[in-house]
Amino acid sequence: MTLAQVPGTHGLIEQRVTAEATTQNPEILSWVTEMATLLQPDSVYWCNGTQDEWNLITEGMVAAGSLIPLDKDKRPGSFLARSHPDDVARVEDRTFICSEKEEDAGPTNNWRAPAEMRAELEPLLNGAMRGRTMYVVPFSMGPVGGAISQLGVQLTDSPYAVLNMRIMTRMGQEALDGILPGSEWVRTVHTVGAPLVTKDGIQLEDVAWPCSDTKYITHFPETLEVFSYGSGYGGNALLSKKCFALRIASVMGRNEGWLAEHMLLLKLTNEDTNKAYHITAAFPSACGKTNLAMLQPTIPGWKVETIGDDISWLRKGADGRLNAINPEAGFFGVAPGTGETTNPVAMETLWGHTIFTNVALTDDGDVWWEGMTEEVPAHLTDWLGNDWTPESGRPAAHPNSRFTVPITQTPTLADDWFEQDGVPLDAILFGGRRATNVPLVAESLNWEHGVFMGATISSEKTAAQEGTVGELRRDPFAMLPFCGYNMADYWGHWLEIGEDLGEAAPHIFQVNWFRKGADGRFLWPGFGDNSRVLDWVIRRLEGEKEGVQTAIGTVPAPGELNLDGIEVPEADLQELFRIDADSWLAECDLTEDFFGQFGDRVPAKLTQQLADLRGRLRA
Ligand code: OXD
Ligand code: MN
Repeated sequence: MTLAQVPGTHGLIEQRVTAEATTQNPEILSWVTEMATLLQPDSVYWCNGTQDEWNLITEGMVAAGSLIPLDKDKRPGSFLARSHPDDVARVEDRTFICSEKEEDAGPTNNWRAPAEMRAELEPLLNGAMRGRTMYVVPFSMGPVGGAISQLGVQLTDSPYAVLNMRIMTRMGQEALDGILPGSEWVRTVHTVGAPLVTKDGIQLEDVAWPCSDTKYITHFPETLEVFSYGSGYGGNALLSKKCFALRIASVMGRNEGWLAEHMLLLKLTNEDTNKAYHITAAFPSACGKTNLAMLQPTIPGWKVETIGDDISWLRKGADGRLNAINPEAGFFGVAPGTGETTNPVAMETLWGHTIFTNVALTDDGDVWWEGMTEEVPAHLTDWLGNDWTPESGRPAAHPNSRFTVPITQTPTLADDWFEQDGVPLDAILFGGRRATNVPLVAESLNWEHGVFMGATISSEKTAAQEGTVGELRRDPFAMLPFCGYNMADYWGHWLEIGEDLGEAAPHIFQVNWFRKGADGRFLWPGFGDNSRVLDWVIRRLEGEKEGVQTAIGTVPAPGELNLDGIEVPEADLQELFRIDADSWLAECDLTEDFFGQFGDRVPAKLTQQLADLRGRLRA
């Protein structure tokens, strides 16, 4: 980025940055100096990740009215933040992939030429941090020094982002010390875009949640940089998450032979044999990834432990198997719908040391959201700070309200989360929210067919289309908003990874918890009962279940699915696994259209998979 330098200030800023710096790495020092010269913060603070630092920042934010401390007994060490009402979610239409060539971003991303985007951003970034502190936030994704881990630094003028980054990553001095001159690291810059001093030197009042109407979430995959402007919320501001760990990391993975995926990661132990298995699962946003990661089996003999709920990085290990880590250190989970009945493990995890954003406040200083308890409180302060009663006719918590909590508080956390080099993967699941067609579970016929399953993940668009093969919202590999390069090239990369792994590759399955009957009723109880599906998956891997091969994959043979203790009527079971050739053939036509938008970049092996599927359906 060319700097709009204020004459004479560069030397001063450089002196200040260097005097305070907690690293000698000249690459970091010159980048931080360059950015400070551009952004013009009042001061630069190098984060060390300590508890003292956390205390200092939270005290400052409470005093400024940006954080509300929760009741010390009910929710120790926890805070509530309320965002600006217009800054409540990721902004996909303002998210850009700035690769040199447009075709490298592909038709599913917003593309802008890097030089063009830098020129567009420069006037916005110039002086954007005036009157604020610029925090230098070093972080590691995965254990520092691990075989699959990566390092990065986020510059931000949002203390809220700093606190969240401390929960979500291994943030602090160890990460900074891990960045050696000449090594690869990711540079991320975040500003809320609300300077406190105007260009003319006029001082402005701060607000509880500063942000800008103008927003840019921009990624430069060729230079491993992210610039985020104008939002303080979630994935727009915690740049380790979707920006680095998925969009930038997916490109790093393509270049270096590994995979960055929108997948939960869990450990499943057979308590009879004591053998442990590891499973990743990709589901589009809001399909219950956190619930599956914290599943409580309803059948005996299995222990489920949590490793990650959102992102997995996968890389071939020395033994030739595909190893996985959860690169994150916390959960940034959706609060509404998380409750004692749906996810008791999450509820226990949230006992304290949690930042809640945009949930409701109870009169006794605790938090509440829709679905947290069956009983609805008689009075609350809603996410906007207004009085609320059950008669108000509006949600008390914003539907995308969140909790940020350290993963180490999870009662079901697997020791494997701490594994330096990850854990070997046994199975990969792909799922969407399908009312029709897709059976409860089907194993792919081979890796290529599994990649085809991942590439065609979809959900029905509206309830109106349930019961028919309606318009499908495709979310390949659940990566639609998160793949940092051409989606078709990404499928090709997956095919190459499978070729390289050969026999050691994990098996790929498709699952669907959401199939409905003609009467609109869910056919499968879901939640803890999904352990019955995991049981079949593992027993398939062990060769204990034969399955039945169908046109779309191998499904459980009659009687193979463990249904002990639940009543699933025979007709529902039939419907859960019914494969209607005509509907599937109609869906194949939609898949052909979907592939069509990627032109000749679609790998020939996937076009062949589509042809093979049609052939099997017609047979
Ligand atoms: C998330 C998402 O917040 O996928 O994890 O949108
Ligand atoms: Mn996600």
